[in-house]
Amino acid sequence: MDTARSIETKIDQDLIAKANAKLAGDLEHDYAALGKQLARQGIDIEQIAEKVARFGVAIPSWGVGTGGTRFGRFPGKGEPRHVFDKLEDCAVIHQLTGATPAVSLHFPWDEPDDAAALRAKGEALGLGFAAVNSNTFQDQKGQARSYKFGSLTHTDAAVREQAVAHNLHCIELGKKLGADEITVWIADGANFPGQQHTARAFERYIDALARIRAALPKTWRMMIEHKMYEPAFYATVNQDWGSSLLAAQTLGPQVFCLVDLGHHAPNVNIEMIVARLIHAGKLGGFHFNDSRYGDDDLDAGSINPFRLFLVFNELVDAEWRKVKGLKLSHMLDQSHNVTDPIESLMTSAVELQRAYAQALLVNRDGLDMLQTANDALGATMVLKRAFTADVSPIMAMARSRKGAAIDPVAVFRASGYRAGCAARRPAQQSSGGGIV
Ligand code: LRH
Ligand code: MN
Repeated sequence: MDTARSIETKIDQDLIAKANAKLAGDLEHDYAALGKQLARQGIDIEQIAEKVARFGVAIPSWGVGTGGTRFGRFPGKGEPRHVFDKLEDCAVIHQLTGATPAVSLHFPWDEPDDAAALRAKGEALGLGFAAVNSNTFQDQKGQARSYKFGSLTHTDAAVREQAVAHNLHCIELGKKLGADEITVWIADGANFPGQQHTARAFERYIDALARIRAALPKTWRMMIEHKMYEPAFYATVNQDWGSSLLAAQTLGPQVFCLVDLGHHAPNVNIEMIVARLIHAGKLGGFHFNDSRYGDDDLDAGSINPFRLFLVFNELVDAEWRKVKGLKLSHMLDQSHNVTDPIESLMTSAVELQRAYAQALLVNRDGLDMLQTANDALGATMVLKRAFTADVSPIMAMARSRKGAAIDPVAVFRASGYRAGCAARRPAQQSSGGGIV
């Protein structure tokens, strides 16, 4: 942990050190054993551990409060009441995993009265600010015009104007917080054939995004996020990667496609989409989560870890092919309805590290030869060998070396942080600050 500039820590660092001391011996043993096993494959475990240690994923501010569905929300104890509470919870996740150095805020859910104070709080906690997210999929109190029938693509220019202005406001806030990206997801679409002019709505989408892009500082990126359905149930304006890519290509070098894993039909080959967007030079980042049916926003790697591995396999393959200019913003985007959000976000960050570490184990030269020789089984077994390697000692060693917890969930539970929050944060209509 970067203790040079004393970081405000929420968990007693001694508690972490004591817990790690009990596990250190076993970890050393397991790490050494895995190191020998990998060395037999010509792999240097230290190289993998360094790369894993450098891997970071941003936490969604809206993920630290309990999520819900339209059927209900069952808040847990010590819910964050406002963005400052959320930052403290995010700091706990980073202190215990060492893998989540930044927070992705959502406006107006996290609208600060004083952006400078919020930035200072983030810095005091050792957290940066990742992509800011605009919200033109809900109507706010006192809002002049409704987004019921869309926002950036609404048929009424005044509504589009209002939505563009909100995005410009998010950019201004982001600049004050030291962020350099904005993610634009809109719910715009239709529930019935004929309700919306499919082509014109897409043209309005691109026109409005061009207005937002024009306001981007030179160093900023705008990420547009496609989604197959919900809340629109017949057509969504940016419905799939093809629509998103078309828009990003039309809008130029500062606009990229963000892939939210949950925004695809079941069984869609998402790793193929990732490869295509890399090919187009338009892959900007991810909202990681997992799902079985729709946009379930479940914990990353909890339902289909092999799919997550295959996504990271495409990212590591691009690195191996020395693809130029690939800069990826990794973020989680999950809804925690039945687990402690902090525990889910910690384990999800570790599951991303696991998929990355496994993808780093793939023998790419060997795979290349087997693919060239059309040895289908040989080739797929190369991937399966990497996926079935237990790389847990690598992630645990990376955490231990950073002063984070070898077992984050165990330390979190032993710390009594949640109970402390319950005492400090009287159960009230908490911000929740998320989707209900
Ligand atoms: C839409 C989405 C989008 C966010 C929202 C919280 O489903 O994935 O990224 O704005 O969730
Ligand atoms: Mn998302």
